[in-house]
Amino acid sequence: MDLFDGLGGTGPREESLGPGAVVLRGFALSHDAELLSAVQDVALASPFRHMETPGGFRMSVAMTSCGSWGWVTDRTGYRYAAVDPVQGRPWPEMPAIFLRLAQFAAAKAGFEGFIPDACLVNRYEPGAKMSLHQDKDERDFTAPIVSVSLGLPAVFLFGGAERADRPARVRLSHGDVVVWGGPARLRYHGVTPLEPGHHPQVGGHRINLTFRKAR
Ligand code: MD3
Ligand code: FE
Repeated sequence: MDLFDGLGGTGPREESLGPGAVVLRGFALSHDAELLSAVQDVALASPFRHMETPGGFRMSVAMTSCGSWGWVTDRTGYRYAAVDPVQGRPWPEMPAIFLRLAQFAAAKAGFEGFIPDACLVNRYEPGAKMSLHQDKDERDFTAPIVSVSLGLPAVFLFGGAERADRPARVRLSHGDVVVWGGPARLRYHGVTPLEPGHHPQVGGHRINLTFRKAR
């Protein structure tokens, strides 16, 4: 396997955030251009949109999806849907580079055989945030979630099993990949408001890919 071995000998780049959560620093760097070009392809077919929460709030993060299932929210609730409700068509196929990266990262973290059927693509502009929440719209919590950060850095909040547990703050930068599984799978998490900045490849925002097994 030499596809994602471009990390070089620059010291320890795997950081544990606690049981089941591992940061693979720079894991996606060697394929960033290809990943960003695939994000553009996805967004051409299913554009980023600000969805509405069941409570009637507009999400500050713009989202789209690819793969068999896309995560959606509207006044009726949160769910995975096979059809993009904006385009009235199935979500774009998961790009091969997405699937390979997610599977290789999951295996590196001990989750062999991870087959994501959904990739939620989040786009943060300055000020956009994600409040503390759990990801629990998936059927099988034994499958991990793999996240890939691109563009501007963000402060990720990694909480506990209860919303009230004080979260750790973790900076996630361009190319960082995190695998969340096992005991970390249902922990509360969020993202603090994005600071303005400029990334040479991505410009003024942050993109996050989360790979899930929805069904
Ligand atoms: C920890 N996205 O889309 S990715 C989300 O940066 C979401 O856009 C954030 O939370 C983002 O639902 C964080 C990291 C992440 C994703 C899922 C997790 C961390 C997680 C599930 C359990 C524990
Ligand atoms: Fe989440």
